[in-house]
Amino acid sequence: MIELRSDTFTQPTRRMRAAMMHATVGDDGYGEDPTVHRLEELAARMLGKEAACLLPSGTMANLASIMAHAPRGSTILVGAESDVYLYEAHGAAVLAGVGYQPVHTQPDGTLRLADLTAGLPDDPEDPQFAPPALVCLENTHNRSGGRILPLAYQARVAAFAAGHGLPVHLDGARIFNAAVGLGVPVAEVARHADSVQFCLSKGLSAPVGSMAVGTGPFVARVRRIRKMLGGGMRQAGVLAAAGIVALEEMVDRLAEDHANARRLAAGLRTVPGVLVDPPPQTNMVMFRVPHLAPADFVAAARAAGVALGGFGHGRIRAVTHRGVTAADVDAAVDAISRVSAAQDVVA
Ligand code: TLP
Repeated sequence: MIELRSDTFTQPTRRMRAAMMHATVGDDGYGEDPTVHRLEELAARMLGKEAACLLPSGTMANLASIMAHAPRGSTILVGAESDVYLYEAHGAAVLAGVGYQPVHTQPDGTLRLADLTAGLPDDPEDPQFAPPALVCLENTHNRSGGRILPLAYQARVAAFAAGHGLPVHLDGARIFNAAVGLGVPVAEVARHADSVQFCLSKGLSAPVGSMAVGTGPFVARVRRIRKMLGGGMRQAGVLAAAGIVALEEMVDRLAEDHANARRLAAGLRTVPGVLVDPPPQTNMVMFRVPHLAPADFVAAARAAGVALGGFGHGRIRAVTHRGVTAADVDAAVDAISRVSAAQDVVA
């Protein structure tokens, strides 16, 4: 099976497994796991922030970050196509009493300032309105096909938010894909956010873990909330050891995934009946097969040895990652081409 459903399918590398085996560990509940400390210091340094906290998942890192910024009874401005809004079970509403204010999202993953403004109360003093507490962005933007938010755009949103007294949280699950795609240090992508969460367990290939990164006081609040959510871990150094390898060794190779995504898009463009849109910028390819129902196409592709996922609005998503070679990409194009043609005849 050529696995293109997500970069979450990446397996830990040999060096990760060796580092996990040999990691020096302690009880992180007491703040005494030296390997967790090393990972947290490394993550904070790379992102250019004061502090970082290891959490079990991107979902928990986003939720803890939101809770650290937004009090009960407030609202947060989130993209209507964001992972926070669509794929995290409305945790902030359910667990923290924080309302979501979904904001219309442009095809490139940006939220226009006019649309953000429309999500704010007309009169912040009017007690009818829940007070806004946070603006969330996502970079790279998953549902728009792994698009990179331009740094100048992030700067504009930061200035807008600051003008309204609001912090910005960046869901940077794939922030290293953005940095590699832009050819800048990851700190540049993090610069215009007060807090960032990023995932070790996607393209970077660690088995588990996400980091919440920001100021010292922000991260101290995240630590308490992590404990409250049940995400406090003990000898977590075995996970942190893999995370350190992820940050030290696995960032630059993301360029291979991006090249494979471009190769896949180029191949799919030659297949009759397949429409690729937009052109990939990082490790995702979005396409449509208009003559087929997406679920039928995904099932037929799976039977032909290619695992893909439906991704809303009639689109199919293919994600490249360390477990997919250029030869796999070519084989996937061949298989999809056969599926598309065969189904065409049936239709
Ligand atoms: N996204 C998953 C699915 O849930 C859609 C994927 O396969 O892409 N932020 C972003 C931008 C994400 O894409 C994801 C996972 C998360 C947060 C949540 O991370 P985890 O899965 O670690 O909770």
